[in-house]
Amino acid sequence: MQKNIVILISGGGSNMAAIVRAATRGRWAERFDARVAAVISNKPAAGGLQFAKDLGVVTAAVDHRGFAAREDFDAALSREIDQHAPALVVLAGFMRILTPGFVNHYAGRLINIHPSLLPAFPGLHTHRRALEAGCKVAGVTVHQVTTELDHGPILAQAVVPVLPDDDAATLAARVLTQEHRIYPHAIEGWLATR
Ligand code: NHR
Ligand code: GAR
Repeated sequence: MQKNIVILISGGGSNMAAIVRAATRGRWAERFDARVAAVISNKPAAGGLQFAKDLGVVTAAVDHRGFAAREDFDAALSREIDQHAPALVVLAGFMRILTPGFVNHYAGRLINIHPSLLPAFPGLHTHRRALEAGCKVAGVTVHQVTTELDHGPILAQAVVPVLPDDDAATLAARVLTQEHRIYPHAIEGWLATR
């Protein structure tokens, strides 16, 4: 069975690009019959959309501002995603909390990358919070998405040191380099076992 991957973004799309490049370099089509079928953003102006087009990937935008209720946005987003019959839906810097109806529809095939060592610091502003807590290490977690925010089963983690002169931006950059390494690896592991 052809395994389509749909990637959801809100921003620059560097994790998306790391995944698309890994799919090509790692020959996911030949090895797993898998391909990145589409990149979808809730922000029409997201830089990652042009980045995806440049990489030759189909893109779409579903602007959350056009919907009165989260359920309505999620329904429209699902319709767009399901055109690609995805085996896996990948949140890569996607910044909208998803409703239980959406999460349950993709149960077992929805994963996220979160820039902290979960279960520490679920939610937003993870780097600032890690610095404020005096953490000596920080990192990133790839996890299955469940209805509880940033709490699903952990698929992969990577650790980085917190350095004495770090601010949120320098720490975020150090974590991001690890994100680009572990997200493709976690997806490859997921594909290899299905
Ligand atoms: N949805 C569910 N149900 N479960 C998760 O684990 C999810 C999720 C949706 C997104 C990514 C997550 C992260 O890795 C993610 C995990 C956005 C927010 C948030 O508060 C929190 C966590 C995550 C993503 N978003 C605001 C909201 O009102 C909007 C913030 C903004 O637009 O800048 O949706 O951190
Ligand atoms: C990444 O650091 C990702 O972990 C984080 O946003 C960045 C997106 O960068 N995700 C969240 O904070 C989710 N709330 P990218 O668009 O360049 O991949």
